[in-house]
Amino acid sequence: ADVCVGGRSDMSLEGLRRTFREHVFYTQGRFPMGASRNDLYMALAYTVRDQLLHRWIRTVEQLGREDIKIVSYLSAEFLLGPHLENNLINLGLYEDVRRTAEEEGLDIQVLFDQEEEPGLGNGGLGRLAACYLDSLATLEIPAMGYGIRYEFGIFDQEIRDGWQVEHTDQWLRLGNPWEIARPEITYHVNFGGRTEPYEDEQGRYRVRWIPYRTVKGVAYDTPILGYRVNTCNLLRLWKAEAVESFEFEAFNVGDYYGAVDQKIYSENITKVLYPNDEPIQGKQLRLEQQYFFVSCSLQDMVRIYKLLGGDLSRFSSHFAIQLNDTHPAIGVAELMRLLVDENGMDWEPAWEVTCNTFGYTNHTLLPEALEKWPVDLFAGLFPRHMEIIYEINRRFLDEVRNRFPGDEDRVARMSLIDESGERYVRMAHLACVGSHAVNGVAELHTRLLKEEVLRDFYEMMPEKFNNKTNGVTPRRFVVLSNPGLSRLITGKIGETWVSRPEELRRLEKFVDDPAFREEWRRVKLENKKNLARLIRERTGIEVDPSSMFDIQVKRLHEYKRQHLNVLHIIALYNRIKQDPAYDVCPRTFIFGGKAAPGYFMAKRIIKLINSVADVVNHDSDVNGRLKVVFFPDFNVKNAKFIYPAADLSEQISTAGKEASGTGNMKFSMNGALTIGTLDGANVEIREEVGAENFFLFGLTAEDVTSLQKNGYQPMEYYRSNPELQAVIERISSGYFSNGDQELFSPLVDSLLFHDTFMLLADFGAYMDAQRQVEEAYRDQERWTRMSILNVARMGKFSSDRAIREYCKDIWKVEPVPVTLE
Ligand code: 26W
Repeated sequence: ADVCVGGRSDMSLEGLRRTFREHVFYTQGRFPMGASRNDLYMALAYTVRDQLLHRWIRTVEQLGREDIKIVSYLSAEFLLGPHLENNLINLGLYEDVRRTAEEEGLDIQVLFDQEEEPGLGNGGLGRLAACYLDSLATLEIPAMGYGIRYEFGIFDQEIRDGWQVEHTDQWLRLGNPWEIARPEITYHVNFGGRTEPYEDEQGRYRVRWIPYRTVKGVAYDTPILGYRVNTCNLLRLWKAEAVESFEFEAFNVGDYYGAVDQKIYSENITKVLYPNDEPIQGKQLRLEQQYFFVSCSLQDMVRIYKLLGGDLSRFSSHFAIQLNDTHPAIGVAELMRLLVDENGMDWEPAWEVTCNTFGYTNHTLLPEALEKWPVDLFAGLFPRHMEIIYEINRRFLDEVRNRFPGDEDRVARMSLIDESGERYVRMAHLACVGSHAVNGVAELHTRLLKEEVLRDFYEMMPEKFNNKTNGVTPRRFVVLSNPGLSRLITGKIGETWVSRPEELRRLEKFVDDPAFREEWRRVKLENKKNLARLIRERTGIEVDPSSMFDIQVKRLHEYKRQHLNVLHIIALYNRIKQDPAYDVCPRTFIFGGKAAPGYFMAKRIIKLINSVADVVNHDSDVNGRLKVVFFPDFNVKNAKFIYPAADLSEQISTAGKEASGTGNMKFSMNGALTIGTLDGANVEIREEVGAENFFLFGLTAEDVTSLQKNGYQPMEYYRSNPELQAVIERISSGYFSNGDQELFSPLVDSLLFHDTFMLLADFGAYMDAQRQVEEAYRDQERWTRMSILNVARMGKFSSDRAIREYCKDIWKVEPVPVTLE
């Protein structure tokens, strides 16, 4: 290690400058004069990466210690966002590097802009995994993330004529300086074929799997540095390649094209992220992706463990594996296969190891979103895993019958196989049975899991169930995104809040300081100006930074009810049309988010938002008092400009549908007030910030259930609310669609005749709450107090707190500080 010091690990300004110049020349192959923007970005990224390597190697050495326990976070998605700025902050080099760049005549923002974000996730679940990696490293927990190196991440969204158009995300096009390929770390992953019983040397009955085809997984490693610590953990993503078989030519003489087909077919597995945020039923390639990365990861852990000379019966004292939703749940069967078939363990001890190793996090309450795979598809791809699952099921159902004699309905409900029609493997049941801990992601969500979705499992094994309310990293979502606010806070209470956000409470005593409130508003206004500039660049729309910025950014989904927000906008518009002198509080409504490419309604909602925007933004009666913006291509990179600029955060999902939400936390930590339902983590946010600092409205989860049970009639709400009628009439008349009455009829009909997510039932209460928002905003001193109190009381929602709870209650792991000498 010492050989590096004074070399590229030199952290002095002079050292950094020299390293940077070296990279321009020796890595990018340019003279400074001829370097492109991308060359300069790459050189800076490599300069920063050099700072990580020393810490990374030291950390990985710790991972190789026999006496420590490693967290292994298995996730099909990691929505990391750009690395450069984050790493600079965590290293404590941000200011030095910014100044040095400036001295070299470089605008560091321009270099930041150059970085393509690794968009290897859809939304909440993938971003949560990224926040958890940040916190694991910051808390000095030895940990690895395992996932898929998608060649194309989440699609780029363009808005054309008001509609979403998708473009492939070519994030690797200009190279990725943050990853290190490990071509020597590879595993074979098998698919298809059949199984065959045989007797081993000791005469024991065993099974071998004779696969139909084999794919190779290659490791790509990305360093994940903690905040102001030396711990630099490893994110290992797998790329699929064809196996280069030694005897290939001999067996396939003349079949060159067959070999090429095979190569292309193999590489397909990690080509593209499925852009749905609901399970994809029956897509073979998706199931292949899941098994591919899980098998590589488990083989990797077993290899590492054996290298240490570990005895596999103690595997669970060296690895705690967390399943991020059911996407990696096949790992339960795969670990059994590795232990029993490949390593000769008996079933019972192998099962004990497996259950002690895995934990399972559930992320959804929508029953239609629970992952299940047709038995034929599953057994065709994984004949051995199918047998193992049947055996797990046989033993498990015996236990169920023991505990609940004569209750065959319960047995059918709990079976790992759904046999009510076409037969399916139920992945959530597999995950529950094969894990020692099962958790939801917010108090309400966990309660509903216990009472509804996983009720039978809770009744049988209550000790497994626990709650782990989500959190987000204050490094990316406050320090990096909102430097103005961070400076203001640090000036008042010092900088320790970044790792201990409970300390933000000390801001409370400044709410009565008018000068502080003035500063607070100045920071917000600056952030709004920055967003206004970006909106002008990206959409051509001019917005007024002194208006209220009312923002809803998240994936488009009917349960998230972006269209309820639209109904409110149209109601205000109607009031103005009825009386142009109507005293409306000037507001800018900002939306952002991607729709799954096949989600018809979600795409129509985008079109509706843009159509309403076109009318409202250009109506002279409105006179600029209302503006509507759809910000295209919402992602981690531009989120940094959005959360800090919000006055009002829209968290308006139907109660009982949003497992947690994490955007709600990002807004509030940046001083936005929330208008929201009693759903997901909103409940806990309101508890923390105080009911008087939160705009609550709408049905409770219980109300929703009982309304549904008693036959919900959206028409009744429609008939009894004239303002609602007028709003719907505006849409269905074709007013926003150049007279076309068909364009939005699927939306309108769905609301009037089904309204699965109860917008009409909540409309009145939402309008009332929005009225209160307006009143509060008109009193800027009051609003500022509320905003300060939100930030001061959001400490609980740091992902550090969440990870501490996982470590203590589920993983049983302790920090292992890393030293550089
Ligand atoms: C492509 C398959 C697929 C299926 C489901 C991808 C992603 C999913 C997730 C279940 C969707 C998701 O992101 N869920 C969200 O998880 C967040 C983190 O816990 C929660 O805050 C959100 O409420 C939940 O919707």
